[in-house]
Amino acid sequence: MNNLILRTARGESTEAIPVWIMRQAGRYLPEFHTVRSKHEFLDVCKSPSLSAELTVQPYRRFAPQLDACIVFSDILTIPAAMGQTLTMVKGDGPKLFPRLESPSQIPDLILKPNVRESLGYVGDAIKESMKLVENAVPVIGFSGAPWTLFTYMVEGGGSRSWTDSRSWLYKHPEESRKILTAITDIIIEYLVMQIDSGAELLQVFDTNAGELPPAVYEEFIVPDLLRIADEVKSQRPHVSLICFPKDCTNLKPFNESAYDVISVSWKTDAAKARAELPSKVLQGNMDPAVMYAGDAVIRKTVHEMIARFGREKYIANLGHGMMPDMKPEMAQSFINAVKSA
Ligand code: 1CP
Repeated sequence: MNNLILRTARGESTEAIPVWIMRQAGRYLPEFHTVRSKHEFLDVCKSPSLSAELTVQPYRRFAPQLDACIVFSDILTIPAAMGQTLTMVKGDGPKLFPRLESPSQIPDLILKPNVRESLGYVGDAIKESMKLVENAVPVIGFSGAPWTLFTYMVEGGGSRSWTDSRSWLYKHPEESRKILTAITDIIIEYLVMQIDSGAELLQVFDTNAGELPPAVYEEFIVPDLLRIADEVKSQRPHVSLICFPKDCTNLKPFNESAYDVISVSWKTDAAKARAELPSKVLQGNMDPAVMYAGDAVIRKTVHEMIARFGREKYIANLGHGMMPDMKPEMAQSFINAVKSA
């Protein structure tokens, strides 16, 4: 197996820089649409063979330079397991129904679902993906983070401003805490289940970390993230964990955490991240918008990015995900640029 990314994630000095891309599977790949046109989104996630097919699609294109697959699934599998109905509305993204409008709805939520029963399909998808890729590269497992999942549950989907989610925290701090703690407990079990299915590297996506005032994020949200890493690592010490607290302004609390890797967006300066996280491996962070500027600009930007982060303790990635209107050649340029640097 090409285990370059696992060795780098553990902090080892490696012969090359590993690379993968957030949302490397999905709507920018024509072969994704071929599968998706015949099946509903959640049906794809729940079918281990269809999920595995989509997991492996980017590897088929970008092998042997791509160093990992990420299991094809979604962060919103957890709200679905908690009782909200997940649908994918064409052109409008994911919707969760009913959205969490008031604390009076908490009794309708399943705060302690049987994770292996209601989310076991994600473990099966990991097993199937590893078979399909013939263990050539690791299959990354993942979960949404408590705060990001809470925001989707409150808004009932994506949002421009996430105002309802933030005001929920201020209006109902105790009920918010209750829900965040319940989600945190589910995530811990969910990640352990993915590990037991074969994932050796897992990422916690806190995509909406940057939406909160830094002090609120640090006091109210970061402790949940730290507890996830502590508990998963105490139960399964052999794995590596990545945290992506997107656009979080103070990374210092993560330096003493049990996460191995911290992923940063293009809004985070590499030197600042290195200074605040001296003991961590870093992942990131090219602005995905650079992809549209063509091969030469991608190559130059990647080389500058590597100069900023350095070649040690570093996993190359975008600062966020591929966009649906991107071309597969752009991902290829990015990957080539990393490997030729
Ligand atoms: O290669 C991969 O990364 C594929 C697996 C994957 C992952 C890791 C998907 C497939 N979604 C995710 C995580 C995810 N989902 C996040 C965290 C990372 C990020 O910020 O991108 C978030 C916030 C979501 C929520 C979500 N689900 C969105 C985001 C946009 C919004 O409206 O807020 C979208 C578009 C979805 C649906 C979805 N998930 C994945 C795909 C390929 C799609 C498109 C589904 C379709 O219509 O076919």
